[in-house]
Amino acid sequence: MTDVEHKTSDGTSPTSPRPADLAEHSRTGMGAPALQRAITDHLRYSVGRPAAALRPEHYYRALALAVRDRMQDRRVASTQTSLDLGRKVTCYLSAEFLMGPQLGNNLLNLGLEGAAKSALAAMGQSLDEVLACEPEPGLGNGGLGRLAACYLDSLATLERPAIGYGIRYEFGIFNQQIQDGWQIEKTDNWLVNGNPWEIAKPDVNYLVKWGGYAEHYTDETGNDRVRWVAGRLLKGVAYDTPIQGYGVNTCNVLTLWSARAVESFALEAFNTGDYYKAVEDEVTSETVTKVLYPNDEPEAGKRLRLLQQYFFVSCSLQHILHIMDDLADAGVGELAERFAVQLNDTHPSIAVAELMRLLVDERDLDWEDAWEITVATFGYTNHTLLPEALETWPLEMFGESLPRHLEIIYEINRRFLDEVRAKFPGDEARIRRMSLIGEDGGKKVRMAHLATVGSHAVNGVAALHSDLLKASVLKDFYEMWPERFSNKTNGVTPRRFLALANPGLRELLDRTIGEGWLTDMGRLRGLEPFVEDGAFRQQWRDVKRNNKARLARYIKQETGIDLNPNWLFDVQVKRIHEYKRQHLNVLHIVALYHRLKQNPGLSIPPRAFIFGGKAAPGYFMAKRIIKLINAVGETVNADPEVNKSLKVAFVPNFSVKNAHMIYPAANLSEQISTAGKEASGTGNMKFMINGALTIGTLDGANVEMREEVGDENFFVFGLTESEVEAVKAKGYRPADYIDGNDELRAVLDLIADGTFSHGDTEVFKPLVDNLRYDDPFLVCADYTSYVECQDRVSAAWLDGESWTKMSILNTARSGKFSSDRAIAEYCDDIWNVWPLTVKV
Ligand code: 26Q
Repeated sequence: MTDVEHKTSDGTSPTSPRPADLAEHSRTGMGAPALQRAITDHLRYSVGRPAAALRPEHYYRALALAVRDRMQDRRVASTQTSLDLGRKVTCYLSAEFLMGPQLGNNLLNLGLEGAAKSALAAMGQSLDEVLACEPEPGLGNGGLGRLAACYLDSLATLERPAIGYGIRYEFGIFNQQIQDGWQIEKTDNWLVNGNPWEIAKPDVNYLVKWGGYAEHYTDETGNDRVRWVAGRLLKGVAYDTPIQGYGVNTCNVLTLWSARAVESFALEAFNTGDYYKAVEDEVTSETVTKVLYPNDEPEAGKRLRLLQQYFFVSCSLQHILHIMDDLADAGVGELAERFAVQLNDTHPSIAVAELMRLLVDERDLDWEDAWEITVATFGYTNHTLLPEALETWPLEMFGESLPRHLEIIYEINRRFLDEVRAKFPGDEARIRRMSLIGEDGGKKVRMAHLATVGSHAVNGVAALHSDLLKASVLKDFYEMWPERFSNKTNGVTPRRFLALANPGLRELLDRTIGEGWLTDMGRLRGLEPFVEDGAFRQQWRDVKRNNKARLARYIKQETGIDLNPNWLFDVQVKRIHEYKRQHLNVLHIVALYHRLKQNPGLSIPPRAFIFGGKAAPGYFMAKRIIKLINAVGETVNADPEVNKSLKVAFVPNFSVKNAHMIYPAANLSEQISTAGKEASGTGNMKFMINGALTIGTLDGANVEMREEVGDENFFVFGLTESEVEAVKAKGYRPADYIDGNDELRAVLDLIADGTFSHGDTEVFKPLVDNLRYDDPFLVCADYTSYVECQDRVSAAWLDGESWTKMSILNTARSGKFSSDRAIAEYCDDIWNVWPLTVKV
């Protein structure tokens, strides 16, 4: 066909008159008929399978592409509107974005759920079955990555212009299988069947240098200049994923960078000479974005991890400066008026030195001007107080990899320490504590210090955490610049973690208080009067019962374990870590087992203990905790004296996808970290909004959840943060607690003597010995308080009506924990980014 008018798949041209049911264009129409035509088109032209060979995964791909088409105009208009109006944009820099499946979320946010259901039904397909086909991009470890994803959803929904910048890992977090009770890691090949959501932008690419040396020279005008002669060169290519807001036209973007080799002609142009060869064989270019690093890897200071961080930061900042260059009404001097750049933990904190390099070396700005712009541009969010989790890089390695950045960091440090001296004369101990270069145990670059010095705003992620930050790891910095510090308590998106995950509750809420809660979680307070309504309580219980039955079916299918949906579902899902104390939960289960074995007639309100979570592959203790959970489960589940009232299940491969089924099915949420260790937690909020009661320590955001819901609706136990410190200061000895509690001693003996390991006394010895002789996270100190609190939980469960009231109140009072509230605070207090209505 040449020179003929373009025809759409229905045989009409976009401009020709259409019959009523064909009124909508198949790329953009929001009705079911247009969507059905779009699916048919994509099956034929994009998926390219004969009609007889179509399976649900092909419908998934076709529907995903049709939905992506419907976001395109909104995507383009969103960027155009913010550029045209000169509005400030948030750039969220994060090494992780744990997005979860996209189709359901995009249908919800676009208002297309009904149309998709009808269109697929007309083609003999079920939407649920099609949704289940989507592989999940596991581009994050846990809370921090998922928080970044919730924040993108809220930014778009609040109509704030924003770009997420990160890494397009070819392999995300490993898939977890359980074999013989042990965790086995399998590579996550999430891209094998392609990714319909992303659009590759090969023309949006930047060169990234690495290694080599910094060359100092004098330019034509007699100024001292520095050029970085790289040892090797990489290219970063952008892949864009649309981020559609709920019920608005705003469609922001997540730009993920993928590493490529540089074509040889570009190399010549760069004149890298011999230095390229020197490191060439070490890693090939594509390796850089190959795989996500698990957290808690003992092998710290990995050079490739630093390269990943630098790579995505450099591409992102070059992209931002490129956008600035294209603005008619602003130059690079106005960077901080047009972009707010947030550092999600220290992982992207090399951005401080990189922006200085780009401004001073490549844009020829004065140091002072560049520094003012840099500090005004960046904000830094801290996510941990654990000293071992604070990022540092060995100086030597850092200098070999980023020689110019090391010089820049020295200069930042020199000027910064002069400021400290001026404010605190003669306090050399303070200078050593605050330096960007740590001296103990070999010289190190301290990334949290770099991020703090280079940002105008520093925040923690829950009230307690922000207070502890100011009192501990960043105390000296707080004394230097108190005005920089604030708290931004985390939040989670009600679109994914209530509407999508819990359709039954969504419907009940819509019927009871209207749909406003989806964008204003404060409206959930409207549920409070219904607490006294017996018929409403019955509906509430029915919803929970259905969710539990759905999870029980899934667990049966994945593990073979049968759970009774009438039992109390007691759930702990999160990364496996000693500070999160999954083993404390296990000690309680073993205590109940022990009581039942001692006294077979004992009546215990029946409970299903459900666990899920991944251990870092190199984390010895965490992997043994998984084995212990499964071993106790195997023994408990098989023992007729015990399994009448106790069951234990470990859900393999905890992910965003199965989280949708898990949170809504919980009656009790376990948030039992050692006080002072969990920065915030966000799983705790996901349980709360879905009506679970919490058993928890006064740690992270638990403190604020309890404040909101009232202490009569929250099971609190354990030492407070200051009590933990006091116990440690006195010299903590777990034996004091073990000797004082016969049940705890018996429980540890049962685990040690092989009761749960077919007589094997070796397998759990490291765990039990650690608790008996070291116990760094005070499991033994909190044991008695925890078990007593669990006994109160069991008593409370027996009164079903009262439990239901508490459950309703948990949802009703969870409004504070919406990511919309959190993002509004970031926008108002730190970013100065305002709503912008997009028209299409
Ligand atoms: C660092 C260096 C090398 C390799 C990996 C890492 C790495 C990667 C991911 C270190 C940490 C993480 C993730 C941390 C995380 O998820 N932190 C959690 O952040 C949540 C959101 O603020 C909080 O709610 C949790 O309390 C906090 O533990």
